[in-house]
Amino acid sequence: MSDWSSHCCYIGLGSNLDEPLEQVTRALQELAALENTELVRASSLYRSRPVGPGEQPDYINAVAQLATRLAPEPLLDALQSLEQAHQRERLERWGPRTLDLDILLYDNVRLNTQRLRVPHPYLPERNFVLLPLLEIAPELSLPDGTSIASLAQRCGNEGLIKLPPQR
Ligand code: PH2
Ligand code: MG
Ligand code: MG
Repeated sequence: MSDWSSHCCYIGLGSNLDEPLEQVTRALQELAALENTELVRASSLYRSRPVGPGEQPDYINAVAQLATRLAPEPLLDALQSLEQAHQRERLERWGPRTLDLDILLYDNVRLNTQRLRVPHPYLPERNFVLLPLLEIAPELSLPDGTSIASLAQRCGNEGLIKLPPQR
C-alpha cells in the first residue's frame, strides 16, 4: 500500500495489567487487521520499569510501524476502539492499564489539538519508546530534524530489557 495516500506512522504499545505479553501480542495482530492499514514492521517486545504514580507492575512495550490511509483523528478513533476492546479503564494519569496505543509519529505532521498531540509529547524522554523505535527505524528523525538515535543515546537503557522473540 505504498501509493500517495498512504501515510507512515509509528504506534507505541504498552500494557502492565492482565497478562501484558498477551495484550501487546494480540494488539499487534489487531493493528495489522485495521481497516485501510498495514503493519509494516514491529519491534521486539521490551519489559520496562513503570514511569508513574505508586506501585505498579512492570510494563511490556513495543513499537509498530504502520502504513495507513486513515487520517490522524480516524486513526486515533480506531486505536481507542482497540483499547476499549481490551477493557482499558481510564482511572488516573499514567496509572496501570491493560493496553495503551499512542500515535508517536505520523509522517512529518505536527498536531496540537484537544485530542491529539503529534509527535507524542513524551517521545523524546522515554527509553521504552525510543529504543524499540530505533530498532525498527534507525534513520528516523522528528519533524524538527532531531534524530531518534541521538534521543535514544541520551536516554540510555536503564530499566529496559529487550525480550527474546515470543514463540
Ligand atoms: N506508559 C505510561 C506511563 N508509564 N511506563 C512504562 N514503563 N511504559 C509505558 O508504556 C508507560 C509507563 C503512560 O502511557
Ligand atoms: Mg502512553
Ligand atoms: Mg495513551
